[in-house]
Amino acid sequence: MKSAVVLMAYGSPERLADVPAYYADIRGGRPITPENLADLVERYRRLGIEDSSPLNAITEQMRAALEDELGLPVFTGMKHWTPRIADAAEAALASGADEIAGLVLAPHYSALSIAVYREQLERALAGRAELRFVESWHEEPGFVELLADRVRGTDAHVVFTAHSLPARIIEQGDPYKDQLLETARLVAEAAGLSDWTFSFQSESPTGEPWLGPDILDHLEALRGQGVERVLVCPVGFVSDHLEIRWDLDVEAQEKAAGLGMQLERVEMPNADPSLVRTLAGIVRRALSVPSPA
Ligand code: FEC
Repeated sequence: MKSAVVLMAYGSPERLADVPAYYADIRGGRPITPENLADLVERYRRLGIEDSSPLNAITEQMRAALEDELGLPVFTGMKHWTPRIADAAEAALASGADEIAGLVLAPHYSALSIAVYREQLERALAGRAELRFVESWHEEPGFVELLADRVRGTDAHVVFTAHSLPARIIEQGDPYKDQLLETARLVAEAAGLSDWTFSFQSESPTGEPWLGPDILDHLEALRGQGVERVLVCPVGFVSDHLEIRWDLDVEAQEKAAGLGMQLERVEMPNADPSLVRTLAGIVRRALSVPSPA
């Protein structure tokens, strides 16, 4: 069989003028208030999106590194921007592949997250190749060890974080929250940490309850318990992007400063060679390709 990989990420606008279309894609036809759009444009403007778009650039670095490591063609597909997942699927088929590994640059499964990537890829392939889709990699030892290296030895209170989702997923039996807590537990165990908690971040104003506690409320609660120094370790994302650079580095940082707390954040894995090797191992297992000697 001839194999290829479709590497998927959330996608990010390349310039301010793209933000309305990008937001419309995320909303999937549901209404957008002018205030929410203006607020989003302002966040991207303050991040300097016109000069650089970190998520898209990091995803391309990871794509190229993974291709080198695997010796297989790897194509990038974005859930909410270009190149689309459907474009990546066509490119993979055009390379002659009849077996395609689908890997998302997000480790935890949810029906509201990874399942949507899968649907887009399945629809695009339309049965024209065997799909080996990776549903989650939240317990992958190489990933756990990479994060453990980032928090080991700290004497700050560690707060692990991930993107929140609407709370209704819990009644629907979604594994997202359990998988996140499991990653946090494994990282803490590997790093020998005892002083840690977990909180969500980046809730959207959609008018329904989202999973909590939100990091901003959580910082307040920690301060009330006497915590003065916090090290934030995102586990639900791997790259620098808006939710890191804005929600943590600006909003959470301002909140901590207002509470008289010191807040630091671990460096994101991005295209770190150890993450490249870990993801390559996951793809090889999905495709039953032997590991290099
Ligand atoms: O850097 C960038 O330009 C993109 C950063 C970005 C990442 C990301 C990851 C996740 N999201 C997840 C779920 C939701 C749900 C909604 C939602 C809305 C937004 C908006 C922006 C945005 N997300 Fe995102 N997300 C990123 C960016 N996300 C911008 C819209 C404005 C806002 O609310 O702030 C709500 C949709 C709705 O309105 O109904 C749900 C999840 C992840 C982590 C997994 C993954 O990466 O796929 C889950 C990165």
